[in-house]
Amino acid sequence: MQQKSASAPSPLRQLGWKPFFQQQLSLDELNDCVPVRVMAVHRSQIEVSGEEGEEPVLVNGSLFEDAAEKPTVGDWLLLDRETRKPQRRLERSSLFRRMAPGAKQAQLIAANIDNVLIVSSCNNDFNLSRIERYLALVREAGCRACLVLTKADLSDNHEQYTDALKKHRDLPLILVNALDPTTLEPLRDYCRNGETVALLGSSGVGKSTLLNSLAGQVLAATSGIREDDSKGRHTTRHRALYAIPEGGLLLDSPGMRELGLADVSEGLAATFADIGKLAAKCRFADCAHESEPGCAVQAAIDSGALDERRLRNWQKLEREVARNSKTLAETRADDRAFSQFVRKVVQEQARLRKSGEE
Ligand SMILES: Nc1nc2c(ncn2[C@@H]2O[C@H](COP(=O)(O)OP(=O)(O)O)[C@@H](O)[C@H]2O)c(=O)[nH]1
Ligand SMILES: [Mg+2]
Ligand SMILES: [Zn+2]
Repeated sequence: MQQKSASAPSPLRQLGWKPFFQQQLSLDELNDCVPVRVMAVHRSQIEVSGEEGEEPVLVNGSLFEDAAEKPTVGDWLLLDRETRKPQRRLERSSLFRRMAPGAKQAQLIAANIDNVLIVSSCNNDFNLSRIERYLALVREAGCRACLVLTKADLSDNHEQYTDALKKHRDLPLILVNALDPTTLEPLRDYCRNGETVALLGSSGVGKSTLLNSLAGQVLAATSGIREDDSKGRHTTRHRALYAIPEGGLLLDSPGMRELGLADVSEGLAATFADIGKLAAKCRFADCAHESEPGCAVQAAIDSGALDERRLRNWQKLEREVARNSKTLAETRADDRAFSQFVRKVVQEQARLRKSGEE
């Protein structure tokens, strides 16, 4: 075995390897396996990166039959040192999932993310309710978040955006021109060596541009923008992690038209903690905050302390989370019932075989 000098930066550390993952390895696994990070996911193949560089890995085996077990971008897998076959996926430190419209199961977006840059631009794309939706996801995952407002160079009225965000004091705000790396220095703190950073935002806001400017090289394709509606075209086709020199790993993804929330009740409560506190002061415990007497939420709206929009968005997202969590619970129950049925059939066949042999 080759001895590595202590001063050389470990490729695994650069890829985000942390004690949390190291602790999960058994002695046998330490001997027989190598950890690799999932950098991109394709239909039946994934790209992984590890101590020995990048390699493709097939994921159509029985190990990943269960959709929920399929590796997603950012996952750590253990490969057999010799055969390079995946042995298992390591437990995740964080996970982002969404409900796609009409879906019965949550779709995995990324795993093991440390920081999230919520990206929006200083134009019609700017939407507080959407930012709150992203925040609920981020808070649920326990990631550090920062709001990046791009295209500051194209707008001369930044106050309308910064003022709107005053209520989110715990969300740092950075105004940038994604094409100008000198404006991106405040973002470096989120993209340190070994940190994994997800860029979340609509299509056309400048996520890929940010990635390229932070990396100092073109890693992802960017697109022009349709001036009429401030919406970008989809150029980023798949989700992938990119290593930036002297920095962390950045996750670029295509803009997701709908980021349905499921199983993020805690994240939602954290995002709307101010409304939660007010609601606790309402006269009735089951106050719907509409026209009940003694409603502290409505009183806050009347006094201007709370935006009606924020209340409506909270109620909308609460309903959405309840609906999607119910769908997920039903899907899980169906799956359980089906596997119990399969187990019964298999047992019955074994019993019949056995009685035939006797
Ligand atoms: N002027 C200016 N243009 C930007 C900025 N950020 C992105 N763009 C442009 O907006 C378009 C969409 O950017 P892109 O990175 O593809 O957006 P993505 O869909 O979020 O990845 C491209 O033409 C970029 O050059 C910015 O801060 N200032
Ligand atoms: Mg892009
Ligand atoms: Zn109330």
